[in-house]
Amino acid sequence: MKSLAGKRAFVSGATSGIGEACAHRLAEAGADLVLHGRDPAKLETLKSALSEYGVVIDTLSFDVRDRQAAEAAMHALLEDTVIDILVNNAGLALGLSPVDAGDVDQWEEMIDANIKGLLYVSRAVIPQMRSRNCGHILNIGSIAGKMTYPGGNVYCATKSAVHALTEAMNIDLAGTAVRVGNIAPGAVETNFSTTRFSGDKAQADAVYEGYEPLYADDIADLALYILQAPQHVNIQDVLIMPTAQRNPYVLSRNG
Ligand code: 8X3
Repeated sequence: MKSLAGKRAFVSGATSGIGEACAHRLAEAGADLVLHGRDPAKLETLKSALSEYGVVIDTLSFDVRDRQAAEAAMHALLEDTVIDILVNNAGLALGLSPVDAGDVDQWEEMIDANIKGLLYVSRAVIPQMRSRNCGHILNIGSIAGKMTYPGGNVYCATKSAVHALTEAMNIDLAGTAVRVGNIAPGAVETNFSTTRFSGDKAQADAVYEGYEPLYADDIADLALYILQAPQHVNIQDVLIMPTAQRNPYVLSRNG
């Protein structure tokens, strides 16, 4: 029997990168899925791609930054759907300017998606997990939440918040069977940098040049390891870096 058969996982930001890789690994492990994203067409494409696994797949399209939309969609979903696993993956980085030259619109977008969006979705799901005394939440943090690097300012702050919220959820759910984990990756080659540099592919590609970064599948493999751990094991925080990158400042290119 597949290890996550009979479980249902909600993956936010499932249409690309780490979210998409997690969706594949979860389906492969037998979990039914609720795939979240902003773009209904991309969600349908992903749903079709996952059909080979034979699991039940629902899609839910809303912008996590939109509180009303998030609350309405999650409320409707949870009326007749049980969520066993929540992967809080939706989020983004925008810009790399010093704080005195930062773009306030970009700050708001990151804060709204990375912190507030995660909270809106979690606020909806956690009461059901608590009342069933069952559930596993995985928050996708970042090395940026552990070490602040030049130009990272607001993005780093949002990922620090994800780490703090992971600790807070664990504390607040003490005494229940609900587990909460944080995965903090270093450089992962996805559309992350293309988004950060507003579509500038050359600038994005340069981030991953001269060394082997992590891939989205590496993070999904770790996510599955955490989610498949026995019930008495709560893996609360994992830093995962490319071998070539020991921290944001120590990166060995061409070596
Ligand atoms: C992704 C890692 O170092 O680009 O969050 O911020 S980093």
